[in-house]
Amino acid sequence: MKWVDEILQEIKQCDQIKDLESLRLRVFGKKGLLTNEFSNLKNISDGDKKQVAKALNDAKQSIESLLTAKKSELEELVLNQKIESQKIDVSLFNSTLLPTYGHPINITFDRIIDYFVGMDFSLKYGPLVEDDFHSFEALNLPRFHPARDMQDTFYFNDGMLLRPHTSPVQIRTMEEGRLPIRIISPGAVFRRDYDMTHSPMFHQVEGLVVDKNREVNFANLKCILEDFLTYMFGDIKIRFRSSFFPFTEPSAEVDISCIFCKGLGCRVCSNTGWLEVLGCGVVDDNVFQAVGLKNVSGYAFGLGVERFAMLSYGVNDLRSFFETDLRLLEQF
Ligand code: 2U9
Repeated sequence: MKWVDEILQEIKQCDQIKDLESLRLRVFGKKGLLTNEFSNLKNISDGDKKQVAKALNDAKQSIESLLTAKKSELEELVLNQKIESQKIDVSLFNSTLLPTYGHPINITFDRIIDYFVGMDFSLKYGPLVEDDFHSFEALNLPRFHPARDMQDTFYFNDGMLLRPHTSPVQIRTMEEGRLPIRIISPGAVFRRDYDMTHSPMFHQVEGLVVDKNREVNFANLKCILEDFLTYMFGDIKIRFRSSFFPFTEPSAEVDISCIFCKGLGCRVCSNTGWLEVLGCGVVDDNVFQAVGLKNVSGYAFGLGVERFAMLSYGVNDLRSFFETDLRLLEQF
């Protein structure tokens, strides 16, 4: 059978899996060469039949094993080509790469953190899932304070909660008992709120300074916050308005002259000429008592990073920071 050698030769030279399949069909298909030969056996005389059948079976075996070997050789080749084509050289410079953008919240975080690190504050981070003591009890927030309400705070079934401010970090730092404390705690916080100026997840930076002998006072606080706000917003007026927070006494809210209308009155500042930017105060003695610190004093402040970013970049809907829309992000 001359065709057997020809087919074996063709299989050996084959370099495509699909051509190999065509060859297989040419031999073993319904009207394939070998299929026909086997059908013809019935026309062969009894004397020759045994010998021809043996020759056909030998041909079948050698073609089949060559097909199997060739198939795995070609599959391996395809796989290696695929691996080779997907190799990435991370050291290659690609001038067509798109530029990357800083997220406005990260840029704002970085500016705030840079200032306080420059003023010798350390960074402190803590868990996002917190307990009642570190979130409320130790902060002098009474049991029936509205902030503890299910309407405002995200609770888990076991009484744990998503921290509504970064203050638990300061409580945990004070519990360590080492003085002086000079920290800021940046991070995500969670409240049940959703509108143009509130999101259920947002970011805060809170600061805490504590030292012995009642050496830390409101004047220190006022001095650093005035310097910080000038660094953030440039040439502005600053005012401290008396306020109330359960964890500080005395407390103040801090306003800057409106950066959009220079204090003349506009839509953003509701015609007051002022924008509220942070809260602060002298740490209440009940807070020190809760963490077992005696004969110390301290100041604390807190700010919302999204509010700072909105004012810095003139963004009027806080939710747009979290929409991952490239048209917004490209602008930073
Ligand atoms: C401890 C003691 C005192 C942190 C403070 C504020 C005032 C404040 C708001 C700003 C905008 C929260 O994101 S916001 O809504 N924060 O007004 N935060 S004093 O006082 C502390 C914190 C921890 C142990």
